[in-house]
Amino acid sequence: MTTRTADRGPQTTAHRSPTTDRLSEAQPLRSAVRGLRSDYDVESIRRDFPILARSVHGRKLVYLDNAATTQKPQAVIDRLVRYYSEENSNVHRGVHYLSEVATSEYEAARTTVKRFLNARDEKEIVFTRGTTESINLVSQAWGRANVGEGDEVLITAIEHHSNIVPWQLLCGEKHAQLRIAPVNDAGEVMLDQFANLLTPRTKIVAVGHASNALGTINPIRQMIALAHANGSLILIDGAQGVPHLPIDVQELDCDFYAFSGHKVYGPTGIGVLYGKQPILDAMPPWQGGGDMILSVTFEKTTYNALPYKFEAGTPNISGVLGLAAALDYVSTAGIEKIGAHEHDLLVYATGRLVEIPGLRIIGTAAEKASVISFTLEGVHPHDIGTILDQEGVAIRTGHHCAQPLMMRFNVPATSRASFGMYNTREEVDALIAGLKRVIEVFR
Ligand code: 7TS
Repeated sequence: MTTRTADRGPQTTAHRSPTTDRLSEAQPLRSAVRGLRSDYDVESIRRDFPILARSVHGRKLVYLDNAATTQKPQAVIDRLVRYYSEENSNVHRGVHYLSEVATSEYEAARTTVKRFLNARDEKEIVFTRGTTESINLVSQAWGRANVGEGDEVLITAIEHHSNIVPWQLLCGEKHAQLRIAPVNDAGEVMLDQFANLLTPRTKIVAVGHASNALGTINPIRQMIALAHANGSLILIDGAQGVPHLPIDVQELDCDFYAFSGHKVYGPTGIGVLYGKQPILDAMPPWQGGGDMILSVTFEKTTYNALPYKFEAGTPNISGVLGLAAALDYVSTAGIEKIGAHEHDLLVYATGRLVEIPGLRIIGTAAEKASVISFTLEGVHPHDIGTILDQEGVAIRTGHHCAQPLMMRFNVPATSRASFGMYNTREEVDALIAGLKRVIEVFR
């Protein structure tokens, strides 16, 4: 396996999904994965996450809801404590010592994010509340200025509501059209249909890097090339990409990339919008307030330079510092190694789940992140989640903020296990044992 597996097209074997009929094909990959995993010490990683030592309902916690949010390593917790105990001050405004410390740490964190994404410049890194806010920023600030009546916005059928509703709001306001690229029965976007939906009116394409509900990794490199060949901009919703895949925004050449800190072992309430500098420069501001201005009179306000133009008001300073600590933590462990470890869990869990009678995996794409959605014949997902919880196993059940996708697969809801850097095969075994218990109760 090479180090760049972010968005291989379906024609490659990297990150092959472990559907039963493909298990034999995946053999060479598994050897490669083993190579990457050989010095991945999951037990030592687990010790860095204090919450993993706790129990729930008298059982050892088995946390398999990482697509919703990840747990935090001690390094992130310590960073928040250090900020509030030693550095707390507002940024970009005081000349006093603490404000200078807070400002320089805040800006150093921006450099950490810049490096993590391999952006060209710190000006391209805007701190937001999370993926949702990043997408709303683009749909409103860029969208209002650039999308007009009769224009089109293209998304896919597997998007999270956060990458649907902001575009619906924009299209409603501008009398523009939202177009949807369909997925096949495996949950993969059909690239030919995606390409056919690109028209001269397509102003922007917005697609998820990986689906939170199915795990599908989209072929974003091809999608970016197709969008650009059509003269459209493209935003990548990286909420489920950043935790699992190496990201290089220069190599990808996407126009925008959004992600949330809390899904990559950082704090809640902090996220990032990466945007290419000329595009961000040309955009009007989104929110008005302190820090985003150069000068204000009642007649006219001039706006601050990038990225401050988009960071109105006192930012989530501790969140920014905690995010940088999380990205440092992930970089030290190695994102490729994390991805390989999670892929091993995906292969193992899929193999064990398909042995359970009446269990159907929803989402069998060739390229998958470590997310498995499933239904169990005759049992409501909510009941599965409740019984597993009694066993200490945390999964998510419901529509996963992807209701149109649930309709596409004709299910009201699914159960979803999603793996993170600290999960183990023993935890997969606990999930399987819990599901057997569910079957005992309900059948
Ligand atoms: N996009 C994707 C693909 C997501 O998975 C999520 C959150 C978001 C956007 C929104 O991120 P936020 O941090 O702004 O809320 N996904 C989930 C989930 O799967 N379960 O809970 C939240």
